[in-house]
Amino acid sequence: MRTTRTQVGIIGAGPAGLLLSHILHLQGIESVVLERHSRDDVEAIIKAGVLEQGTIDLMNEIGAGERMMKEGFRHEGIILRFDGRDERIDFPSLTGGKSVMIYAQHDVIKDLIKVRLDSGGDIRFEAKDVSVYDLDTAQPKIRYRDKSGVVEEITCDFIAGCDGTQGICRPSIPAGALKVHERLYPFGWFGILCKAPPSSDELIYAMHERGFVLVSTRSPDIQRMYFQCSPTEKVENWSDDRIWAEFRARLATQDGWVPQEGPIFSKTVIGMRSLVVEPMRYGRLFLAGDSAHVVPPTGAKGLNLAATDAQILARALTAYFKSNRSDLLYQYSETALRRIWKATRFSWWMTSMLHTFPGTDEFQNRLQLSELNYVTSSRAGAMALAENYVGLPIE
Ligand code: FAS
Ligand code: PHB
Repeated sequence: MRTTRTQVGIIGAGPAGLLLSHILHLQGIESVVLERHSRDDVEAIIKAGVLEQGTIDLMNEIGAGERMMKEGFRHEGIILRFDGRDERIDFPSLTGGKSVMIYAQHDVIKDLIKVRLDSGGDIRFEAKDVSVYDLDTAQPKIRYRDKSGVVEEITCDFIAGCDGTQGICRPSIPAGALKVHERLYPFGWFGILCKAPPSSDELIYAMHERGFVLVSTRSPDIQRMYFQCSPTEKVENWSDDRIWAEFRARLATQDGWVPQEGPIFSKTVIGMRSLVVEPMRYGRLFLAGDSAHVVPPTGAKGLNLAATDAQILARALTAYFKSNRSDLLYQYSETALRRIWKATRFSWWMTSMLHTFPGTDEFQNRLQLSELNYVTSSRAGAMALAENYVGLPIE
């Protein structure tokens, strides 16, 4: 067995792990990133699409934002569609000039991997059988098998568990040490990618009695759209024609609006849940991103929360290595969780306002419509939605 050491061992080359590794590098702190998938696979997984103002600023600050600024689409508002009509939420006038960027997560990943490797970063793809131990000692360790089958052990000062919802870090923490808060939703999203021009200049979040729809985009000729479905829905039950008929039914407006249709080349069903794990630390293992929390994508928070966890953890680790301070490390979980719970509430609120709950009654439906009427007719209501959507400030 080969043995090496590093200051910070990072498990997972998603947004959390890659951002953490590069921010630490810029502070002169060494890390090793272990990723189970190949580089091609990691760069191909279709996930999120909306970057908050803070994530845009971070990508530019760390030198990874050039392509995003060229190819991303700045959006200054969203459309809420209900009762067959559109109401717009304007971001700059409600948030002191902030907006969001539509830029696919797999493009963020490509840009982060490139900037990391160009600066000599150590990312080990296709790392198998990753395990962590000695977490409650001063020398926590990672063990894994590299793609040629050689077993390696890395002794670290700290380990960052950035391995998402299916990772090994959170399960490596003794059960009694964590409290898990979870809420499952009685629906999922049926997501498509299609070859068509954009149906709208801005994202459309539509509430309809048949179920929620989100009209998003990826580029001038590739569109990303979702409709609410059963959490156990099967992709094979849905032909292109049936999908477009459903989108037309749920997106219908009084003025006869119809979506731009085209061949669908990707269909997936995404589950919906809220989950928060407390605390986000055990000994010298720190959790960041989806390994510690999951939000329904309605609020477009998942990727952005991973980015802010990485920033807060990098700040704490930098204080330890460069100023010999441990206070920010002790405060990491509490600091991150204050922001995570605000984003969890916002994602739950957007989901509850816009989706049709099975077995709901007319009273519930009228409550949701009144919520939509309130946020689109009151400046205070619209401001509350806008400031959460563009991203709350980091403490
Ligand atoms: P990630 O899951 O992105 O990354 C974790 C990494 O760790 C992965 O590369 C994984 O391969 C690796 N890993 C896991 N176990 C490992 C092991 N044992 N050894 C080594 N590596 C390991 N969010 C939104 O805001 N909007 C959306 O529309 C949206 N859509 C989504 C669709 C899907 C299908 C999924 C799964 C998620 C979606 N999300 C969305 C949420 C998503 O964007 C996450 O919030 C974001 O990827 C979180 O980033 P990370 O915490 O880095 O975790
Ligand atoms: C996306 O483009 O994938 C997207 C956009 C906004 C959301 C969720 C997903 O709230």
